[in-house]
Amino acid sequence: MTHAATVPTPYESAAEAAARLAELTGVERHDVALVLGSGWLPAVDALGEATAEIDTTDLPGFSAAAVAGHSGKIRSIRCADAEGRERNLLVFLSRTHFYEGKGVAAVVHPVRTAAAAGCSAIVLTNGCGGLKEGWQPGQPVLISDHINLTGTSPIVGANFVDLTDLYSPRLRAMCKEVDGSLDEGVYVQFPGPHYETPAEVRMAGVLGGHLVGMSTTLEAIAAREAGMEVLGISLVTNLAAGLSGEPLNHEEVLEAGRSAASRMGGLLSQVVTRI
Ligand code: 8IG
Repeated sequence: MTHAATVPTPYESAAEAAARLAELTGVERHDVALVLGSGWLPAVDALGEATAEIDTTDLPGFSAAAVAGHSGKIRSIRCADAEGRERNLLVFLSRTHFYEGKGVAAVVHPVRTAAAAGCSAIVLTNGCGGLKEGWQPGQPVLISDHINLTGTSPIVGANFVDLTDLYSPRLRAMCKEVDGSLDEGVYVQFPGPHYETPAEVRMAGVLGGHLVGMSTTLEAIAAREAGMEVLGISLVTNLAAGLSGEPLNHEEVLEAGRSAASRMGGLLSQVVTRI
């Protein structure tokens, strides 16, 4: 008699990764997850001392990081919340992008692992192009809503998840208390890996978008499916194609992150302790 190999579901795979995470970090339960996008890495040290740092590839279901400026590490950071209670942050120093072609389940595996590890909230950050008049490279913007142009979903089957208020109004208000100058915008995820044409940037604007990038929306959907509260923060690293008169390059993305690191580090550390 033959037995069909049982392939774990994405949720079982995430539970396995969370169990291994607890073993390797010695932290039984994490409270808040943070995913760092392009340009955000220099801000991470403001969050506090790492309890443990592991390679993403030490956990089942994770693949190696593929982008310069993204490090394939997961950091566990203990900090105190506003009332002095201990908090365990789970920080992903890199993400898997949709354009890597590893499938949507691979893109959202960190999110599902964070949920399985106990996180009730997740902060998704990214670097992106900005469309709004007056925005400058190096400026963080709160994501108020999104338009997912990948044509796909991390959810398979008849699970009609509600995405009203996907980007938590409560957490956005909290960010504005920390920094009253923060603006908001609608994030448009293109599949990438090429940047948009100037005509596509104009299309994004006509559709009601203010930020263009290659990540975040699928992760936000998976986080909502898992019942997590979602905060999205974009770092405008460049003006969207056709708006500055200059071609886009990845180096300006990294530079915008370096120059804005202390502002974003301060924002993140204040916000994660208040969530
Ligand atoms: I950083 O201008 C970064 N990522 N699609 N467009 C898209 N992704 C980006 C951009 C941008 N900047």
